[in-house]
Amino acid sequence: MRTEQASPVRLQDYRPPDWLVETVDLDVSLDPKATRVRARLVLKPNPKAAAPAPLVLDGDGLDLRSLKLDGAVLAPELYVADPDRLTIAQPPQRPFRLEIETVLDPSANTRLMGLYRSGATYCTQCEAEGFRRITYFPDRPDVMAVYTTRVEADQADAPVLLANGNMVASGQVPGTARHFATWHDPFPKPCYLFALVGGKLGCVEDRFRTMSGREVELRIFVEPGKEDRCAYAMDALKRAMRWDEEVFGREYDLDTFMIVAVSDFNMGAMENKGLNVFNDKYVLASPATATDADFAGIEAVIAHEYFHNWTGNRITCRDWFQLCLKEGLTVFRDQEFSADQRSRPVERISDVRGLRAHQFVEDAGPLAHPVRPTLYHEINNFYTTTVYEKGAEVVRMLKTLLGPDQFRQGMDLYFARHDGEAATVEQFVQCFADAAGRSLDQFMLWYSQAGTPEVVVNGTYQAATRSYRLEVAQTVPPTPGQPAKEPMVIPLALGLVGRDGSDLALKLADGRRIERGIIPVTKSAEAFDFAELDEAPVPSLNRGFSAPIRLIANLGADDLRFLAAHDNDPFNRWQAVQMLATRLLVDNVAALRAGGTARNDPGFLAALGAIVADPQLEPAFVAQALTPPGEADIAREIGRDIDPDAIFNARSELRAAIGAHLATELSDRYQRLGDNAPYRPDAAGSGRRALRNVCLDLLVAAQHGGAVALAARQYQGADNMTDRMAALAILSLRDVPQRADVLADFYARYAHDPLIVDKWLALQAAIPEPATLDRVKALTVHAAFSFANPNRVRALIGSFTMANQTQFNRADGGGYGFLVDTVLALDPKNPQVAARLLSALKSWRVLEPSRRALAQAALARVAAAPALSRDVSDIAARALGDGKP
Ligand code: 0A1
Ligand code: ZN
Repeated sequence: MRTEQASPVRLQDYRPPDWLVETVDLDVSLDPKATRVRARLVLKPNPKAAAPAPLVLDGDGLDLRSLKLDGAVLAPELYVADPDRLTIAQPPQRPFRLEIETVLDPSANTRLMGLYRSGATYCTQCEAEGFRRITYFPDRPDVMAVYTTRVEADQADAPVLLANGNMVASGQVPGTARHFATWHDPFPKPCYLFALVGGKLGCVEDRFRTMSGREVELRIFVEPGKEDRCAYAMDALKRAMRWDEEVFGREYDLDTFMIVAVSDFNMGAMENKGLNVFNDKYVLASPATATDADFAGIEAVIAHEYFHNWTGNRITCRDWFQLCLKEGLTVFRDQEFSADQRSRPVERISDVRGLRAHQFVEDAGPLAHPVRPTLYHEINNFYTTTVYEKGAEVVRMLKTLLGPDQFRQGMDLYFARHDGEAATVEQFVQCFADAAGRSLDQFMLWYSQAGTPEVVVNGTYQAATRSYRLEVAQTVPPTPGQPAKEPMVIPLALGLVGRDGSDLALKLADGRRIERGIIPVTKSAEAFDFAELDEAPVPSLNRGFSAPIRLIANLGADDLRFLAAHDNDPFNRWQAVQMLATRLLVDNVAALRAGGTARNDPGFLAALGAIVADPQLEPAFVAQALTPPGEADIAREIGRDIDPDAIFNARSELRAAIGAHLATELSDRYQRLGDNAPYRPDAAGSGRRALRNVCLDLLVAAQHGGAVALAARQYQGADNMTDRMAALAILSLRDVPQRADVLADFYARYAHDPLIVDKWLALQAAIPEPATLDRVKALTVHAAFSFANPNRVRALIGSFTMANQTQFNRADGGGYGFLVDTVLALDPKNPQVAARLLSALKSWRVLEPSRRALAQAALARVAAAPALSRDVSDIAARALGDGKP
């Protein structure tokens, strides 16, 4: 229980801290059940504080053993200590030393926040508010201190002892079987970036020479025996370090950079200064154990955490409302990195697919919140796709509006002006306003207004005046706490495509210049008149997805087919195919629900056929074009009264129709893409495999003769996990005779490897058949499953609720009931993971009435349960909420 903060916490209540911490000296003596922590803090009154203040330190379940002030034991009447707070009512109003001794039980820490054990390894997780579970401290990011950490442990149990910074001393503890290591981090940091690790760990080492010629030691620590799965992570790290120097001018600052992979972790990874702690899923990979998607994920997360060293660590957040300041910016940076390492258009398509499938859904439901929220009950619930991915889109729009040069100047100014500080979103945006010499006041609405803007565009050509008028109207839908919205700045990247497929010159009739093909939309309704056009163009709008909006344009099927074939912007070529498919799917869902049959669209199939036949197009792009919009995309387009079965069926039928119509081309492509070259997880290789496996999937969807046998052969013969896994998915998500055998075979092959067993769990949970609920329930008691491990929980339960819409949304409510039982059972042990699972119910309001009632009742059952964590009760209350934040 954390009672130190009044809930909710509001941005408007921000006050600078009363007390600052200059230095923190920690002495942590590791023990499985009784770890002793001695913290020596040098505190001083904040000159910015209004008046002499008591000292109030945060705690969370702490057991205080002793307290000294300037070396003398503090008399009990001079302080109040409970597990969640330490108050000294009248501290000296000058710098002083506070020595705090606490004792912790890391083995009993099932929340995986603070100091805990992952297997036999000791590790910490302090973001957002975990440091207070280690010692009493002003646990807020604007209190930055210099840390020295001595870690001591039994030499045999924990031969490796790590903490932030550079190691300054190590040795034996005389007369004992224990040893110690002392680490010093010269860079002031907030306590959420503190980390220590102790355990028996294998290590892979490398070096990196920075742009100024300094040598940095790189070390990745993993469970002994897994060292041979670190090569890709190490390579990605070195590429990320070089890229940050080249693209942002940012150099690494310590002598060592360490990554530790642990198997029990609530999130993906954590950017602790100089000592990143990772979910091992984002470190360990070899061709035989990891898929192309796993490799890409590792590259992105390694880069993300590394990039935080500047965007997050050197410049941190003033308070947790500013979370997007580090997260949105760092996601933008990791997306740019991946785009430079791989195919830019394909990366953009896959990022936008993800944004629409998750962030647009969040933005349209009861958990919608601004990129920078103004109120929270539990900050753990704000590590959301809105803060991360929409936050990244907002930074991308800044770059689009300003252009690459001014954007880089703004970033340079941000680093120069705020290095070593805890900053705000306003300070960040001001750097760009100053660099560009323009106001970004209206742009700030992207941080404060929730909801996905809807932009309606109408284009009309007038031959007589050789002019083309584009009318643009925007609205932002109401979201919790925000009934009415102001118009936003929308950088709309635009091309006017001529009959021969080339872009026509963009000239505004009023003489305004259009820079880099971007029209800055700023009003709720406005028109742009383009002059000197000898033919009616087809508009290509929001190219590259220049703004995270829902675009509604008066484009006919002919226009879309034309863009699918000719648009110079690859993103919009893909988008045109998606729009054709979406229109068809929406019609077919309605038809199926009315008892009719799905229709075919020969024009759409012809457009796809042309893409498949085009040898110029990269395979990864073709694979994306052949993959129809997801169920979430179709549901969003329909908007209300959602029947997940009808959506699933319409989508399956469309895939069968594509497979049947293009069977010859797909078979041909499948055969020709099978090469004997050694596996490489790079963009070219993974693109070829992606297309080959999409071809196979569509052929099986169409029940093409021999396709199932082909998939079974691929499963058996694959020399890499990508191809084996793709075949396994094709065979097990359908009711084919081989299903039981391949699933059993897969488990037998990989039972010893938990990360691979996760794939097996996730696949079974995704089978779109009524028996799946019972299968998932049975798997919760399988030897390979554990509720204590977040990866297992996400693989099985998360896959069922997120990747299996028909079965999670079973008409009898069994899926919801199972989720609620699971959430309530997990909540006392790991509230963060429980709350995340529960958020799968966030779109309940758009369901058809009978499922809607069942989902609402399920949420109400959670809300009414006794002794809920703040994490779960916050999600339940907001999901059920009446429009309040
Ligand atoms: N800052 C990390 C995300 C993160 C947040 C909270 C955590 O607590 C369990 C862990 C990690 C990132 O953006 O990668
Ligand atoms: Zn991050």
